[in-house]
Amino acid sequence: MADHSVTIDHSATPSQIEYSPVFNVAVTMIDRHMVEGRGGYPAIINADVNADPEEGAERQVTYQQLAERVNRCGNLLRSLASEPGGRILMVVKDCPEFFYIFWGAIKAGLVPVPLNTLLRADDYRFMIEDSDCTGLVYSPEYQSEITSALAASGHHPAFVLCTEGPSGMSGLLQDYSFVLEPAPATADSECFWLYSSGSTGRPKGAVHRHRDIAATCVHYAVDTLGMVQDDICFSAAKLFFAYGLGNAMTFPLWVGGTAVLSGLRPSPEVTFQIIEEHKPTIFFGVPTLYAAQLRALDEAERDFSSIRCCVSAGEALPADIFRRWQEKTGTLILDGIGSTEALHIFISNTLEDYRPGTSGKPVPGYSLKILNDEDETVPTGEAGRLLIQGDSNSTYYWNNPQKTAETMVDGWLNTGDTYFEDPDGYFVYCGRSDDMLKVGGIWCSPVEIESRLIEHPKVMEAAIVGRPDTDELIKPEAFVVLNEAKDASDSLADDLLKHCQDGLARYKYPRWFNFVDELPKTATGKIQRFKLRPN
Ligand code: 3UK
Repeated sequence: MADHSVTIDHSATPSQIEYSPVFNVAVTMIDRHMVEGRGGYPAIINADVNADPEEGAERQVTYQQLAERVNRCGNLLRSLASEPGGRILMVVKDCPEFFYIFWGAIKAGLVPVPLNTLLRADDYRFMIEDSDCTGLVYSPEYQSEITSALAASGHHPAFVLCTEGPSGMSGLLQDYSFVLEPAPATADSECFWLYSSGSTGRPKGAVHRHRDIAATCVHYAVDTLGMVQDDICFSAAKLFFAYGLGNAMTFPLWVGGTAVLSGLRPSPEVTFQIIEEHKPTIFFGVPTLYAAQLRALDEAERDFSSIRCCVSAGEALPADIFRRWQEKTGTLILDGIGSTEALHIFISNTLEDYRPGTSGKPVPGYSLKILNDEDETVPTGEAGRLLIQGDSNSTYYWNNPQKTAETMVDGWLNTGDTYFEDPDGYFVYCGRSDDMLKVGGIWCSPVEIESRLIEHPKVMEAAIVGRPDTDELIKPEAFVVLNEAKDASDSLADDLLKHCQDGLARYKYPRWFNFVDELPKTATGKIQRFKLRPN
């Protein structure tokens, strides 16, 4: 096998990373652990399997088993794919198979594209067509949305594979060799994509390179969180988010640690049980979940003794949640901002240096600038547009030169966020520069909810804005103009709520409805959502 190695100099700030001329990141993340004698060590714990398993149900996957299955899966995917370098869409829940597919594809020279499993058929149809994928792999839970998406799609992938069943992946793997020569990539080759949403227009495929994964592991997981082999990571954010992908897959694999996975919806009860049973050392959540967990902790005490730190991202963590959590659990929540385009967190608090209510300071390896409307750097304390530069940033969106040109300029990534730097160097989030909302840490486009509302026969127009709930976390609020004003009633509001829940991803429905006579608009007819926002 060619040398696929990476050398890191942690004595430099930021750490310096050097790649061998041939470099497939799957070798570093998977095969390296055999060479380093970690074959019998647990890589994955599947929390959805009972302690007393039925026959076949497997709770723990060692590094040796992982390496063999990644190879088998890579061989399987390579035999099914019609083209080298083709995209493999993944609609897969958090489970060990996610690892086999993702790393098997990368090692075989294919490009995995994990998709949000909470989406609907029409979103999947778009991604199947946009990515021009060679294959699609899905968990049985998502079969009906996938079947509808494929039926409506103008592009027909060379193969569609369920993760389970005799003719699915689990049945086929044993027919394929557990040996696989890594595809000869370089650190700069295309490795995987993640779709990112915008307020208007369809999602954009952010293309990531092999090196991007290593950069987030070195700069954030090791140099910021201090992760080591003993760490056991549990992420409430699923693997298909860039956040979860790092937290529960690339970070533990980088340090030879352990990931605890669950495909269940991360309710407070589910997360508490997993923490008590599997004793993770690091817990990764989002602010909405921390708020819900705090409410549940009023009812009963839970055991957090295994946890050395908690992490929050996806949306800003209110200082009040930080304080209440510290009081209740004795652990710190380190807030950090990341993005799909940057792959992971680029401004963060640390155990040694944190300030509640801020995103913290730049992660080593990332440069930041805050610009005003004239593209000049603002003085400290003044808010402006945040741009970042770093080793892990995506350099282009697939098939979308216009969005690429708007977002990625001269090696700088425009985050779309407004920030200021306080006098002590902590960065404070002030909101988005577009109308996009983060609900429970997940993107929510006002335009998409508005379009759904307008499909209702009684609705003429609608506008969606973000409104803070009692935990200071943003949720969608609807302003609706009806065809007939007299129809306004609580039961119509219930009807509209159901209409949204049926047609949109689960988290995207309005939590409040207001019936109004008209919406504020510009002279050109564009809805002025900012005029509807509270305060
Ligand atoms: C917002 C935050 C304030 C912000 C992500 C960690 O969220 C992630 O990626 P997305 O592409 O969204 C990016 C946008 O979300 N945001 C994220 N974290 C914070 N705002 N405080 C925060 N702590 O608008 C940003 O531009 O879904 C988070 C790691 C990887 C990620 N992809």
